[in-house]
Amino acid sequence: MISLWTAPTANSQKVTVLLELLELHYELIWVDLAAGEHLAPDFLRINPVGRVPVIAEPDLDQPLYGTLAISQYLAEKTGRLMPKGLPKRARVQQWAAILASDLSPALSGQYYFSTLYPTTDASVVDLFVQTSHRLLEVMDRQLAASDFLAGDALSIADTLGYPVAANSVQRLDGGLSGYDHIRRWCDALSGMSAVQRGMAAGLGQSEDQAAS
Ligand SMILES: N[C@@H](CCC(=O)N[C@@H](CS)C(=O)NCC(=O)O)C(=O)O
Repeated sequence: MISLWTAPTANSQKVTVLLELLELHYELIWVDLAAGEHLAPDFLRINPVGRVPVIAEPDLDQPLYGTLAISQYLAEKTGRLMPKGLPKRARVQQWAAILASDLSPALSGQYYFSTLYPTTDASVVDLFVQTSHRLLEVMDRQLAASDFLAGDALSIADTLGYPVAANSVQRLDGGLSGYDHIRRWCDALSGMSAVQRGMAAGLGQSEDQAAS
């Protein structure tokens, strides 16, 4: 059984979608970020970084933090959603990192400075919005050329990307309008029942709640 400490955000969904696709058993432990639980000593003993998501399970010597590390670990552990052969694996790692380390932080910056900690300097929000669109354009061109982000097979690049496209991108004016290939890819993923279950679980909802 895998324990997942998390909060109801797209980062949580990146892990729960993967867990559902891999058909792994897991329990969710909710960390109340608004109440500061992620900075309490009990949680800092689990993850000194003071952030979620974090997983623990018997095969791990200590808890593992971060969507990218968790996704790579679970793919390696199960031998699924990661191709064989170094060049193909490197391509998956590249797209996984673009999603986790480039696009997600750009969208988080837009959300932080427009909504959570609003700034009067419009150029700050604009920088994050422009960076998000620059990356989305690259992602759209990639998906014009292949069914999935890192080629013809579903991989952890897609499980890291889908919650961002289906959830975080909606905070941008226009959402995914104009990104036809990302929308086609989202439609394909949203049709998978494991993805539906993972998207709902990551927000602490039932599938029915998530669909309504
Ligand atoms: N790079 C990390 C980002 C994780 C992250 O941003 N976690 C947020 C919740 S979605 C968090 O724990 N925020 C609390 C804080 O930073 O104080 C990942 O990909 O997992």
